[in-house]
Amino acid sequence: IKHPLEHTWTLWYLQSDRSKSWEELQNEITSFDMVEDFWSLYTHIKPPSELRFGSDYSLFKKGIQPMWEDEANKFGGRWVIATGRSKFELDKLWLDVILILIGESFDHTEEICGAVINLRGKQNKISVWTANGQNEGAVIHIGLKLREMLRLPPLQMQYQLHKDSMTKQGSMVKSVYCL
Ligand code: M7G
Repeated sequence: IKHPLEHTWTLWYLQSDRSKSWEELQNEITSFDMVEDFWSLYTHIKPPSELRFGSDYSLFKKGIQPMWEDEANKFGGRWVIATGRSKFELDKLWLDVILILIGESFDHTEEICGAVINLRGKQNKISVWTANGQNEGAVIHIGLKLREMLRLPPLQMQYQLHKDSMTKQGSMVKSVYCL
């Protein structure tokens, strides 16, 4: 007997390629809705630390595209988690984030859309995307839960609105909360 998850989740992969537009680079890999199917997928794909520079993995609830423009994301934002330098730490943090998302064992998980890992050398980023950046109670609750469950020290997480990422000038996006 397999164990069902609360939601069906879809894994996406992006590999940078300057000849294509960003939207064209998003590849839907597969979806799963059982714990056992998640593990068989996880053991068959490369851990993030073995992906090439410029790649992303995204895990989103089925039906939500891993982009700002999706209906589910357009009023939302993301908790960006500062990641350590070691491969082990990076892979562990990504797995822990996935398990927290698919486990859905705390309040306000209905606000969670998905998570992204950007492999960018020294600037690797893991982020958790939520649906409504104005829902302060849910945003803060989710942030505190992530910090607690990932055992992060204070001030390693920043919440940014997608609308600010979309319109950013230069490389800095302002953050609205910091935990
Ligand atoms: P990134 O890959 O999120 O982070 O954004 P990085 O700056 O650390 O590499 C890089 C670029 O990809 C952005 O400036 C956009 O041109 C494009 N991009 C990223 N995201 C998440 C989106 C998105 O959701 N929609 C669109 N249209 N472009 C995006």
